[in-house]
Amino acid sequence: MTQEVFEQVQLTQPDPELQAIGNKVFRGDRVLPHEALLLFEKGSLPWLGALANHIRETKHGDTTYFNRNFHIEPTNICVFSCNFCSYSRLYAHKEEGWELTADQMLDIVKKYDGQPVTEVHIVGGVHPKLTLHFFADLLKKIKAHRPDLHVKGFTPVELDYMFRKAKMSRKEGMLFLKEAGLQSLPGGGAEIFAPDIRKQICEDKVDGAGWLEIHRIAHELGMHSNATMLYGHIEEFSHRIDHMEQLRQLQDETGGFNTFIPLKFRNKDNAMSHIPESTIIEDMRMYAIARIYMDNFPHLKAYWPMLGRNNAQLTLSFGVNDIDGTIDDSTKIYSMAGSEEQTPTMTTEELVQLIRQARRKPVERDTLYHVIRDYSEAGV
Ligand code: V47
Ligand code: SF4
Repeated sequence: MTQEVFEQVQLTQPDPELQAIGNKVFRGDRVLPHEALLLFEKGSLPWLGALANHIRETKHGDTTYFNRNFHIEPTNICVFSCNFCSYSRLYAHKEEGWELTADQMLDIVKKYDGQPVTEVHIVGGVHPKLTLHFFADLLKKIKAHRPDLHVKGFTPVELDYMFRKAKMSRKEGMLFLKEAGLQSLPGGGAEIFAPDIRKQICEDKVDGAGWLEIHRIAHELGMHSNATMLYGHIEEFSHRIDHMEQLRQLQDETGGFNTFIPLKFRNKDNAMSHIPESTIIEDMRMYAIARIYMDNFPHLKAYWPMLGRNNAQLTLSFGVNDIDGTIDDSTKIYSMAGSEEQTPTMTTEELVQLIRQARRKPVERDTLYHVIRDYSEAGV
């Protein structure tokens, strides 16, 4: 955005405090927590969108990334009972859930033999009988079968439980899994770090400090990771800001995060179903403020199986430069929570089309954002 266009944009937001924040963002200065609160409370959608889009285009131009990945969800049996979760079943009701053997999971990997997928994303419930050694063997089997497949797996919720059961420190456990073939951590399990909110929505799993520590250890071991935030339930704007601030501080120290992924709370069939879902306007404001606040995160991702493909397209005008890329139908965490996408499958052609329709440049990436193929040329 040129200075001239920026001045026009600023005229749409006459509040002097917001204008001052707009000036900072345009200069590339960092927005502080109390300023982020003003953005949430008073920033208009088009103004926030223009600022977020300016940052997005400064960092990435029109490039919009997607990747070819598939998911393995080893089990939905879980020792925890997060109130927002529509997907898990307690061990006592294990006949209602599923639990895959290592061979069944390897068969899922083999289904993609000869197909140009670059990543497998492994995440599931915290099963009391699936141990660190079980998952290390699984990783070894996957890497032995397909060494070029990048394994992104396990949230600190799963990891913390496995490490404690194996009586290993977090560092020993991470090193053990890394040596078995684990390459990156996905962003899940973060929810909202603030203890008073965490206590009400997911009391018994790893706390915010533990989540951050496990990612810090992964970064120190040279691994990269993502970070999520579950928003739009009982939290207040101040909790979202606190969450983003803690992530931004860790990123200042390690630089190990690739992507920030705001996750909209979906309310079907869970213990928080009485809470209304956020509106699309609120969602777009969330993405825009995330792009403005998380200045040291290279990428902002919208996870389309959760938002639905039309809304995901819209996020590309509010700071998002990555729309993930699940290509098969194995992701149940959102379809069970009421997402528009009951069978989240999109072919590469459909993903490319979706990005082009939003007048952006589709680029296939690998997990670490190396370009695999640029689809921006007409006819490609
Ligand atoms: O941590 C669970 C969320 C997360 C609901 O790193 C819900 O590339 C909304 O983290 N409404 C797991 N959200 C999924 C996740 C993820 C997804 C895609 C890509 C990546 C990545 C990570 O799903 C959980 C929780 O925050 N979740 N239930 C719900 N009812
Ligand atoms: Fe278990 Fe994860 Fe569901 Fe919580 S969100 S109950 S940890 S599967």
